Amino acid sequence: MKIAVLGGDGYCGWATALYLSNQGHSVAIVDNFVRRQWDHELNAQTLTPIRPLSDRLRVWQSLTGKTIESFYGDVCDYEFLAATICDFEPDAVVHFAEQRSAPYSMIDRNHAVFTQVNNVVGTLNLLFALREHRPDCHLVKLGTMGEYGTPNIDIEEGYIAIEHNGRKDVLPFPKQPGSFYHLSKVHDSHNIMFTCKIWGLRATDLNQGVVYGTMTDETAMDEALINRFDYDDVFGTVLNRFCIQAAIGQPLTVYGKGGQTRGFLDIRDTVRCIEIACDNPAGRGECRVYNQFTEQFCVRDLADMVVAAGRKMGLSVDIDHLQDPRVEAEDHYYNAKHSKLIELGLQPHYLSDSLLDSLMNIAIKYKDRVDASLMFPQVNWREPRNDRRLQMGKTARTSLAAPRFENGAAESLVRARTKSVRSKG
Ligand code: NAD
Ligand code: USQ
Repeated sequence: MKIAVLGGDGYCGWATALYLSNQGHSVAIVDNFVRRQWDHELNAQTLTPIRPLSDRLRVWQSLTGKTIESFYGDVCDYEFLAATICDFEPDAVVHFAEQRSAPYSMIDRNHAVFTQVNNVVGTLNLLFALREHRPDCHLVKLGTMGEYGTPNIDIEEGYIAIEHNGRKDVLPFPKQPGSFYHLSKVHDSHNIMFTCKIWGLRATDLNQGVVYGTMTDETAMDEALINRFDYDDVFGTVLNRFCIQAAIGQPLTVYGKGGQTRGFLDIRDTVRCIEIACDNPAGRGECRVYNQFTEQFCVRDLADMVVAAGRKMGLSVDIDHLQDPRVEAEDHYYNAKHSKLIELGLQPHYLSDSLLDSLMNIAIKYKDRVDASLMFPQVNWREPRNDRRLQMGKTARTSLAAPRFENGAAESLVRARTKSVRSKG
């Protein structure tokens, strides 16, 4: 199958592109490297030293003999996106290419506007490009469990049967997103559902939970293929952050009471879920919704598990309860259905001590790259403007004025939001 992976230079996208290529699919990556630019903006870097995409693809080809094509450009640029779809002629498009951090979207007005324009316009462009040039192509879109919020009833997979005033219907499950980022995903979902109805597009909206881990069989083949591992307060997700905090001897940053419960999955399951969705396409006019996670945990329990795993490794790990910078329920009912991907063949990798060990060991290996000042949350949902630079130390401010570029990221910064370039990996 020919599969285009939009956002294929990012955390989920890179692991997915390699996995699909290894399974024998013909893969193309589409990306504008804006994620690498945000690292510079935030004065943060991934724990793991990631190589420029061209290097990654060259090494992949030399190790496996498989070629991944790459298209450099912005999905918000319709001409670029349409030309890419016409050129590559995908059977499936996997769409990861969005701004995915809730705290980033809550920094201030500019970041909220950027997030919603980037995400909603990019997805809308893709829907139009598919309608005009590839109407039979299957769209596999990454949504988020956070679209549903934390209702006091069970969460269904996309739709709920309702009886109201004696009449029945099956309707989209109510949405209660908790950030401007999560709101952008809700808007995407509506646009996707609408275009399946009016144009007969085929789509699978994958409401993914929080992803943890960094290694897949493919990214572990060579250091040059290593995946991102974000730990800063803006892009780092909770379990990845806790493992790094434990490894460097910092207390785990539990926000509020820690009763916040979310769905979680191993990145090895992310890549398999995408393959399952591609292998079982939605019908014409169908908009399917799958909840893509394997286990649910509350933040407090995750912290306890990391403390216990750290103790076995000889690490002494403390927990800090910080005031919650977000506006969210800190103790609540949560029961989200997630059986559809399992029914289609997903065999989950459940969270285990050995996985926590391996995450902490990766953190120990790269601990010289960790900037501990990035652990403290600096984006407060209650404030319309959060100036992270004012809250950072002097050193951080100096280096913001003169950003350090490495691994070709300067190149991508300069080229971001310019016209497209196509290359073979
Ligand atoms: P990421 O930021 O690591 O990767 C996103 C990639 O998309 C980056 O390489 C970025 O450069 C690219 N991109 C963004 N905007 C673009 C644009 N306008 N044009 C071209 N490329 C663009 O994010 P991720 O963690 O890999 O997440 C991927 C998707 O999965 C997102 O849609 C996110 O909402 C969803 N998701 C992620 C998680 C998680 O825990 N990481 C959980 C649930 C859902
Ligand atoms: N949290 C802490 N301490 C931390 C970091 C986070 O207690 O140091 C808490 C948060 O307050 C929140 C929970 O952990 O209650 C999850 O936060 P997170 O930063 O791990 O994840 P989130 O902001 O929800 O976003 C991530 C991805 C996003 C994806 C989402 C899936 O960045 O792209 O959409 O997970 S979900 O959570 O299901 O919406």
